[in-house]
Amino acid sequence: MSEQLRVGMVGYAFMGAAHSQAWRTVNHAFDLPLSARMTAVAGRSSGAVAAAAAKLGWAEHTTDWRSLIDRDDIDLIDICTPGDTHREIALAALAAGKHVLCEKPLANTVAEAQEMAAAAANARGVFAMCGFNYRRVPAVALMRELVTAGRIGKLHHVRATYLQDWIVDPEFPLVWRLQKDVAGSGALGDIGAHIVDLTQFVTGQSIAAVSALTETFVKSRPLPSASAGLSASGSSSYGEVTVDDAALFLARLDGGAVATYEATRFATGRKNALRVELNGSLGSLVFDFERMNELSFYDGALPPEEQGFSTILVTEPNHPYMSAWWPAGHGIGYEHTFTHEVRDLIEAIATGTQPTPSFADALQVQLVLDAVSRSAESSQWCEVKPALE
Ligand code: SOE
Repeated sequence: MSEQLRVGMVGYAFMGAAHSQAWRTVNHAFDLPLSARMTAVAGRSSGAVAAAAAKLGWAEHTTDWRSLIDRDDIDLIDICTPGDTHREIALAALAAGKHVLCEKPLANTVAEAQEMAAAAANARGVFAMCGFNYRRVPAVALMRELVTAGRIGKLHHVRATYLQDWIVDPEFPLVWRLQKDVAGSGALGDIGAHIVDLTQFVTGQSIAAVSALTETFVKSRPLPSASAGLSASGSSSYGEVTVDDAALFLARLDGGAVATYEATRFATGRKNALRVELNGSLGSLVFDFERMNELSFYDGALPPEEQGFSTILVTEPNHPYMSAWWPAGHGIGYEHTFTHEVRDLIEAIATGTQPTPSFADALQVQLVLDAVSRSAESSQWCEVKPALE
């Protein structure tokens, strides 16, 4: 039996369940130098955290997340809570000498993200990573490889959309994701952050300046009487929605490409439609999460009579991550992205290498979100501020 990586997780709802499935399966799928042990999970409600521990596979449970930090038999804290708690938990974990995996977006404000990135950079012997899971879709990893190999030439256009519809009903309750003091922002931080990270990851270029608008279509909603994941029931009292329902922006990338981004929870019929298209001087690439086992490639190097978009089925054993799974042609799903995430994290910890995206990388995404908010407020182009040294 290999040495263990003993994990304590905070939060157990949608992301907690996704991370739990990753910790549960990672050593069954991949040969790794460390074996993940699901030591304990923390959550606010004693009944619910006990039920979650039993269902998700955690050995112990507690209502006090600080007790996880105090334990000597926990090596890594996995933060799956809303954004308003990320900073406090991450700083406490790093100060106690624990590795940290933190859900995205890293924090609710640039100041918080800055503090977290500084703490991670100063931590000795432990690493911190932010959970932008879509980087770990094999087709996305392949997209990056093809861009890096120069297969689409000089990049001109990036076109990114992340569309959902789970709050289009005006009577859908005011869950935490619609409250600025808990979530930081709305569609912008929750799903816009994913396409910011993903496009910067695949292109190797950073967003330098943005021109944005945001909209809140439904300004008041029933207060929730109960909620779980993205489902909720409402009460008869109403409260103000304090975040954006949709965020759209133009961007200039530092390598010369131009880009458009759209993040919305009001795209009726679109459930989790993340799509990125890249157009370069020699070709184009398209990834669509609703067809996550495929990558569409227009290879301009082919003779004209053979040109056209072709579909690469990203299920070959030599595609990123795929040798761990099924024979060619047998696809994978959403949950595998989290398994790949913790696989890469375990590998990095075991080899003493900084895992990516680091907190510094996630701070840069936060700086982009901040520029989008400033631009939407001022109706001006805004530059992405540099991180403080
Ligand atoms: C809700 O919009 C959500 O669960 C996001 O928070 C996740 O990051 C995304 O993967 C799916 O949608």
